[in-house]
Amino acid sequence: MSYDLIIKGAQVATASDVFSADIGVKDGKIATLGQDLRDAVEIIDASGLYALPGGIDSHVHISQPSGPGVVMADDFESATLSAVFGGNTTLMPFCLPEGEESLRAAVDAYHAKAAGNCHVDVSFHLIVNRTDPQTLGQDLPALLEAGHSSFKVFMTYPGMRLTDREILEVMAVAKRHGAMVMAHAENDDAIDFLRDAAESSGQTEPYHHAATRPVPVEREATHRAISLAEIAGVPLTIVHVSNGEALDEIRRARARGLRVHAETCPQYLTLTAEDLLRVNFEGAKYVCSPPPRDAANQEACWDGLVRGDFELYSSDHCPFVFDSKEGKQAPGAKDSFRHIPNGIPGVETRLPILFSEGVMKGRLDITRFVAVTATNHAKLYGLYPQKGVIAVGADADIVLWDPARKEVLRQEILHHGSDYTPWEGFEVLGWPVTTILRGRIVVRDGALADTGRHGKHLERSLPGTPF
Ligand code: DUC
Ligand code: ZN
Ligand code: ZN
Repeated sequence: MSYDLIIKGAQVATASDVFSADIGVKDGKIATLGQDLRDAVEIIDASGLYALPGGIDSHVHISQPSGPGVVMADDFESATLSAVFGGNTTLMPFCLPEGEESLRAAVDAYHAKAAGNCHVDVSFHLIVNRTDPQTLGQDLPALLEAGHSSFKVFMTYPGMRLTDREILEVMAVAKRHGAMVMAHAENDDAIDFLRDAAESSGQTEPYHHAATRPVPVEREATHRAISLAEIAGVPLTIVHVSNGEALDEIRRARARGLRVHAETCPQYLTLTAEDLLRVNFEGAKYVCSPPPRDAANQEACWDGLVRGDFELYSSDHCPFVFDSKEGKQAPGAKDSFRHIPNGIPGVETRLPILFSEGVMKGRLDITRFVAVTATNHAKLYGLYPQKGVIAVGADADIVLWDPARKEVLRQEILHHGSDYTPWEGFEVLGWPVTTILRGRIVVRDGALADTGRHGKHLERSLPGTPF
């Protein structure tokens, strides 16, 4: 057989095995895994490198409306460029309806924003922020059937938050269609109460964003989201879990036999609330929700990853420019943390951080790295086995990692639209040097090799289970 591309001599890792093999690629798919493959248009010598499935980041925000005058730092071009340099080949951004816009119109608008602008494949989750008859009776069912098979509900934020009753109504639609519900679990009333109290005593600096969203705010809402899913009889994914107490709620639910999945993010493994204390308003660079916690909760999140309680490790990339009135310095932000746009950039740094801190430091087996960064995302959200695995017949989404390459994370080497990285100066060992999307070499040896925007939208089947 003659191939379009052969990758020779890499250590190939999947979510279950590590083995030496040549990878033969034909027509964008993995055609052969074998020894001594020859005869290809192009042959890459990958000796000394790992070949891993392209990263799937199933939690990113791109071009999402973020409040009056506030603009997200990435559009689809810059976010997907940043993603591909960070070793990713699929992103799953959210579609948020703006104002009175219908859910269906919002999805159409996101498709229009993404079309022709993506360096990696994308597939949209929905955000359900209201429960009128058109949304629950028409738009949501039609979109779920059309392959947008997962959606997020918020338990906090005015204009986004659903009541418990509304969440149950939305979950009933998910049950009828076999969709996956994702929950942002924070108790809105508790935050509101604590925030008013902080402001009235003059505690308005960025740090108080974290102080007014303490662990019980998230633990309680996690417990409630699980209970609502149990009542509705649906599986549930708790996104961006930041601490051990919320994770314990998830473990208890599973011990009762419930199907609850969980995601954590780099910020909960490597940052703390102390970062929000940085001077000259730089604490605002770390404002995200849930907030980073403390060293003990970092350890709890590591423990959850190592034991397999977290199936998903995502970035929650939600980028704003620091030095801008459209970003972290929005009107009022310096008067109160309440007005600081919520979110941090991280799509390009997600994988190097875990590869270095997890795999290279011996905390995480490389097969688990593959599971939590790619395979489980594909399985849980209905993209497997097209995505998330190096196997014959899968899309040839392959990243070559150099485990010997040292790098220092810093703004000047990144490709996102934000003007900072929360990980400035963070040293990593191991780097994604070459990224291949459906057989096309998009990044080669750390440089953009294909300026074409070949990413496409992926329709998904119903959620599977990672185990
Ligand atoms: N939730 C997210 O998932 N991302 C950014 C902000 C938020 O509240
Ligand atoms: Zn959220
Ligand atoms: Zn998010």
